[in-house]
Amino acid sequence: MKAMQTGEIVNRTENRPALHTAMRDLFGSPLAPKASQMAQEEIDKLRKFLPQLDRFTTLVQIGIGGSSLGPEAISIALTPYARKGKRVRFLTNVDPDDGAAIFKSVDLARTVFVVVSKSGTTLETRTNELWARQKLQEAGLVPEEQIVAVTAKGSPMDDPSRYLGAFYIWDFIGGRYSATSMVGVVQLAFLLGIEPVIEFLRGAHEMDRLALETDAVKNLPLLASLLGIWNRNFLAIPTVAVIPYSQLLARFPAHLQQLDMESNGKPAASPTGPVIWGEPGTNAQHSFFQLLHQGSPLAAVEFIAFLENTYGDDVVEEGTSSRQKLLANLFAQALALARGAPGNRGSTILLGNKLTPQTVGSLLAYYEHKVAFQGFLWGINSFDQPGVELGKKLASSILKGEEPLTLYNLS
Ligand code: G6Q
Repeated sequence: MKAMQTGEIVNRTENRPALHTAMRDLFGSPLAPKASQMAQEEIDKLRKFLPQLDRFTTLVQIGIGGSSLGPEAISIALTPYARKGKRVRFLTNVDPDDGAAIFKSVDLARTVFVVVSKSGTTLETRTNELWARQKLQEAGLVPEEQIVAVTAKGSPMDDPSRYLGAFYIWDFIGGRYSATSMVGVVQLAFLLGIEPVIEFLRGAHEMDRLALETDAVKNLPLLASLLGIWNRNFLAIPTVAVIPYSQLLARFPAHLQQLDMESNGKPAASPTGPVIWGEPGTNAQHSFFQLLHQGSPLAAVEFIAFLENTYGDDVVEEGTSSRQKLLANLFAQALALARGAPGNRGSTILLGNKLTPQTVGSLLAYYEHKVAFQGFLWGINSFDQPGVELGKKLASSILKGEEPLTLYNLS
């Protein structure tokens, strides 16, 4: 870790909340006491606001990138804990087929839209918010009574008069680290109710504490980051396959892809962030596992699994339960990678007892810390995204006709 970077982080956290923590500071922030008070105030505000959403059955979150990937991953993961009659959908893309499909599938009168944009300027999100307003008006409904905003203070979206409710994301929390801020928490509280959300935040907070452990052997995310550096820089493995043996974690690889690749896909003296990809097992075994066993490029495989079922339902066929079959397959794959032909292909297994709001919070925070630790070790800034910002600017210039493009006529 470079001295200058360490200094920056310490200075920032002395005066303000820690870099990528949010509502989970509710339980106390060892680095920034003020953070707990800020989190408590926003959670109290949400608690008071939630009854206003009782009349809705569907929540559609409009947002993209960090304003959708983490929230969607946790929302899908925790569906078994959803309150009866509540569901959450995500509208992200500016592709009109995304919006059209969502609007077609909901009862507008019983739908609340949560528009999430830290900057308040993202093209996809702005467009889809305007479309939702238009759809509500066309249905004879009042947009101001059915749209909630989550944004940074002072952004163009920071105008509570236009919304049923308005919540804030702190300006120093990057989108991909924002799932435990109001960006992820409003929709999750609608789906689960507030108490399970507090458990989810508690799980994340426990991992935050573990990440401060100075004994490296006890510091799980630090160990994971060192292993990642070993794979990337010493064994020259260019990709990481994240394979949850849990259908509920189906969107976790997509979230981790952004978290890791946008944070650490940066130039440095040595190779940095690997390509992150993955799909749930056992499905993935019937898809790309052949390459993992014998092909190239090499991938470091990270398995994630739980010992118990979440829904509590299972079937015993031919003497074993589906849970046993699932886990047997996971261990078989790890063994085959290690011993097979050619073998000597490493993997890690992250094994939890049961997927609960608390364990999902811990899992989310585990990866946030792992990514941040790797950024420190590589000497890069894991909290900016100049490449993404350049793309946003250029798309806007093209739409304004400021970029000389001869191939396309967008008018
Ligand atoms: C995340 C990135 C990016 C961002 C989206 C949405 O870390 O910066 O994915 O989250 O571009 O940005 P807004 O929340 O500002 O709309």
